[in-house]
Amino acid sequence: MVMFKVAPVETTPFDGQKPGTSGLRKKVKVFKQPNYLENFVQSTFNALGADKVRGATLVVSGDGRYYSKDAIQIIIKMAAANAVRRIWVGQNGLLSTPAVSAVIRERVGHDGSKATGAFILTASHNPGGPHEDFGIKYNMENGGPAPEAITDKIFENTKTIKEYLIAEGLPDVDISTIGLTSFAGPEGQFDVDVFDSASDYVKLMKSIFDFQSIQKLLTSPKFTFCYDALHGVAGAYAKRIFVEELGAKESSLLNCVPKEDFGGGHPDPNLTYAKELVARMGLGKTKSEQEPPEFGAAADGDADRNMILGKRFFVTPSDSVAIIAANAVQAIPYFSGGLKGVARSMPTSAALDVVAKHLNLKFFEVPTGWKFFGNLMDAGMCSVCGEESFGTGSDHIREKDGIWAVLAWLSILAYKNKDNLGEEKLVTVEDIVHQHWATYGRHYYTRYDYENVDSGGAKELMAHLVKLQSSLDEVNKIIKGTRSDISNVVNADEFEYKDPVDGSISKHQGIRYLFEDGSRLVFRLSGTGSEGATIRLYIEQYEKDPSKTGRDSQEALAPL
Ligand code: VG1
Ligand code: CO
Repeated sequence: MVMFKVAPVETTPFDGQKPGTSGLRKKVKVFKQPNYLENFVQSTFNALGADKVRGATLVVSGDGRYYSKDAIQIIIKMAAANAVRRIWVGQNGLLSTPAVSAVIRERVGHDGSKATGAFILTASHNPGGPHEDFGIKYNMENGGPAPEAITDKIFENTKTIKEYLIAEGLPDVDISTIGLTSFAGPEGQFDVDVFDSASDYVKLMKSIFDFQSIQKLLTSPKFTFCYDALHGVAGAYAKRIFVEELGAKESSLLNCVPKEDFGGGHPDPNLTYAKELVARMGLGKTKSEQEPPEFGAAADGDADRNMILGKRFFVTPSDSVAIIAANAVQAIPYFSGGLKGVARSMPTSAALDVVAKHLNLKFFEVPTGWKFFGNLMDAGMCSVCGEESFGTGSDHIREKDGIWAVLAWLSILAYKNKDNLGEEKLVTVEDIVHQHWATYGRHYYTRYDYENVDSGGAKELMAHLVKLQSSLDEVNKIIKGTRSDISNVVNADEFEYKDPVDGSISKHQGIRYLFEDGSRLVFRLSGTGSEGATIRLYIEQYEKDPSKTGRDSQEALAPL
């Protein structure tokens, strides 16, 4: 057995190592500075405390973006030096964010060990490559992102760090081959266990959904399907699940080979960046010659996001979570006993609220970022939740889950078409959405992102928007001067959240202008960018009249 020693290395703090909405995200060249990653990792170990680190089993993997392999080797050596007992690595360093959450919660090692945390290496939907983004975040023993109490502590530690620990004499571990390697350190044995990236996750999905009925749909000649992984880590799961387990054709997979630079693209599953899929689904600017598939979906780099499309039809994420919640009990075996409650992030449209009211379900509105859902789920208060930013999930894990969302939609389609795969016309994605609007009304919704603007200017703009809130008369005068056909602002505030489980308070979570007719304008600064600032503007308007739910949303929202 190879022996290693523990070497303390002197270091000095870096500015700006504050974890954002979902971990620390910076340009690769920033992460590559000597000690930059090391400082953050040691600050995390120190924030967790020795009792959570010494002897622990931790997962390290990510979406496979550029610099991941180097980072994994560094974290392995630092974990060894900090007396971690074993590190689990997905083969080739690949694990989707939802798969990491599943591995923490479900996987049992050869020796009966269980993981209590994970470093996830991803910058999610941000581009990858030597000149693009890298990211790292820590997830806890429940499989969810570290809460603010921990991320604040990590940040404090990064400001005062003086040394970190790293193993000397520990060689790079081959992470391309499944198997266990053991080393001997001053405090005993240290193992690195490289395992199959997909099997735990596939097993979990099979315990949630009725794979047989989805397979019947996917292999029916009437149904056509397309999945775009945008060269992110979802590709490693898509082939296993959609093709090998569910019988979809290999040709239904687009960009399903994970790449370090996502093929040069922006791995963000929306109408702007998932160009190839959008064109295939008949939503592109130029008319496609082939008949588009019935169903299409895409994922982001780390496979926690999803975009759901029907033939020439886009499902907004806010509608998607509402529709999944409305149909879950009938269509998905995991929920057959009923939903414990539902939740959405504040800027997400109120489509889910209407379903909750209708079905008499507990309902929660939380700040942006998945970490806020975890407490509710751990307390048994929430089963299904979602964000407008293409994130949907449930309490099967503590992260949003891109492939889960696709399986949920396929389950709903399979359920609606269960007696219908013969001759009749298929119930389509568009039919399901229209039926939903007819029952619950429609929330017209759109989001504008003003990316990479000057940080100082963005802060000033936000401060101005807060200041304006002190006089609604003034606000309404400004609005009426621009558009007389808009209802009055009756309420304006900054969203503040008190966690109903632990009582913690999160302030300044978005600036809201609420109109008399239920419309909303929300402004937020993004917490996931790596440079400058991004201002997000969310626009929403509710329409209950079934004769008016079929409008084009850009047109319906134009006055707002
Ligand atoms: C964005 C989204 C937010 C999401 C977060 C992480 O954050 O708005 O809803 O939870 O990204 O998603 P922000 O602060 O930039 O608005 V991911 O797929 O990066 O893990
Ligand atoms: Co993501």
